[in-house]
Amino acid sequence: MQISQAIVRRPAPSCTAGLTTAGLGAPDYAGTLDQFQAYCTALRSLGLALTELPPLPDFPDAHFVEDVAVVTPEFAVITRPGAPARRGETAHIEQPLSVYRELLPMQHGRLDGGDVMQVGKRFFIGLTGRTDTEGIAAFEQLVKPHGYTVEAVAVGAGLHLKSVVNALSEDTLLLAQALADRPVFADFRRIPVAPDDEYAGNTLRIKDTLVTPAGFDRVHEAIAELGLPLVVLDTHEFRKMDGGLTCLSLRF
Ligand code: CIR
Repeated sequence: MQISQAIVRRPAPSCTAGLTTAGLGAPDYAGTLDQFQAYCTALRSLGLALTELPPLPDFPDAHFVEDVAVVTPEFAVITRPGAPARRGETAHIEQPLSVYRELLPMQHGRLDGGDVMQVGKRFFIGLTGRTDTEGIAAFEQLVKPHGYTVEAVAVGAGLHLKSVVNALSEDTLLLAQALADRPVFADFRRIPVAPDDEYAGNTLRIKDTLVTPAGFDRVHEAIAELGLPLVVLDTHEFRKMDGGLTCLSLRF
């Protein structure tokens, strides 16, 4: 999909009390806002038109907008986030997204957008603590009539599938070493990421540029072979809340 837009949400002061398993301590709010601004500036400088939504203080994780919707060229699925504390976030994305797409709300199961990787007409969906088989089936029912296929991927560790697997092009995946030999990814050229560098598996392609987290030189070298320019962003405050670059926007 040739993207031109992104929707982001400004973090609320309550973001320091969101869900996390990282064990890296509470984020600093001012630092979070600085990193958010740098992210928005980078997306704009890469030519995306940004819609910036206001903070939602009652939902400390709401700036991780990727989890509440999956946007395709034809429609947007409104998800049913797996964490009960995040379920109410979906009501706040419907109006902004309806400006751009027909909405298809999921009616059953649990599914976070962070578990959904789209490559062309194929969806790979992580089975994780946030996304279950009922959610994957409900998602499939919505997208199948539009010519999309769905393949489930059991993700052993980590929050979401896209925490550790991302498509850098139609035929190349950057992914955790532990998933590199999975038959489901056999059609792709695979760039494996060592366990210590797994966080950088969450690298984002915007048009012809790769946006990648700071501090992972080995991954930067590995992806340089694609010959695309790199934008390196500091995301350490988001990492404290299990968040990364893809989570912070809906791109379409
Ligand atoms: C959560 O646990 O839901 C948030 N603290 C982090 C969500 C990150 N989202 C993503 O990877 N797509």
